[in-house]
Amino acid sequence: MAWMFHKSPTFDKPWRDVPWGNKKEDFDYVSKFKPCSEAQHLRVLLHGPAGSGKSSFINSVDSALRGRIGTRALAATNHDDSFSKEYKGFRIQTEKPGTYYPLVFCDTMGIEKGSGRGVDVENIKLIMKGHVKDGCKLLPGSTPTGSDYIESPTINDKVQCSGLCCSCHHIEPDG
Ligand SMILES: Nc1nc2c(ncn2[C@@H]2O[C@H](COP(=O)(O)OP(=O)(O)O)[C@@H](O)[C@H]2O)c(=O)[nH]1
Ligand SMILES: [Mg+2]
Repeated sequence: MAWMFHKSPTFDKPWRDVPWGNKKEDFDYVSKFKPCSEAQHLRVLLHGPAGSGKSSFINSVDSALRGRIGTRALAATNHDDSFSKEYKGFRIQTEKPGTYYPLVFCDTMGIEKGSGRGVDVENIKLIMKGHVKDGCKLLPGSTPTGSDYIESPTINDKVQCSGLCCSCHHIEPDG
């Protein structure tokens, strides 16, 4: 059984030094962050083509802040079409159960080429202005109606920050 305890030379030292910067300072900044208005949270919308990593980004932030791997925003196993079909906000729990960081990361369908596919740009505008209820299905060609449409959005429904995700391997150097 001695072979089980033999130290493998493969991982003696990291194969790549990653300059993470001052992680503690960055972490402290996020954990002490408070919106400077009456808003309870900062709403961040991730948008961009299908398969560009929007859901994965939310999972990465969740994992980094909670200190363990999170997969709450379901990510696809391919890059082809939108796996997420609804507009959904994710709050991230702090180390104190029942309390959350004042950040809401919003996932939605990807922008796709061609009509009848992906999220409509008009629906992105409605999301930005706070008219779309969390959890609303945004199928192509449809707009939120009834209880899915927020008639008078509050500052907490509106998006304060939007992040465009794009996949590096879809960027063409001369296009
Ligand atoms: N190589 C690489 N793959 C990624 C990255 N982010 C996401 N992916 C992969 O890209 C695919 C689509 O990701 P997903 O988060 O579902 O994209 P979304 O449609 O924009 O939400 C999945 O297979 C992910 O594992 C990344 O930073 N690097
Ligand atoms: Mg997704």
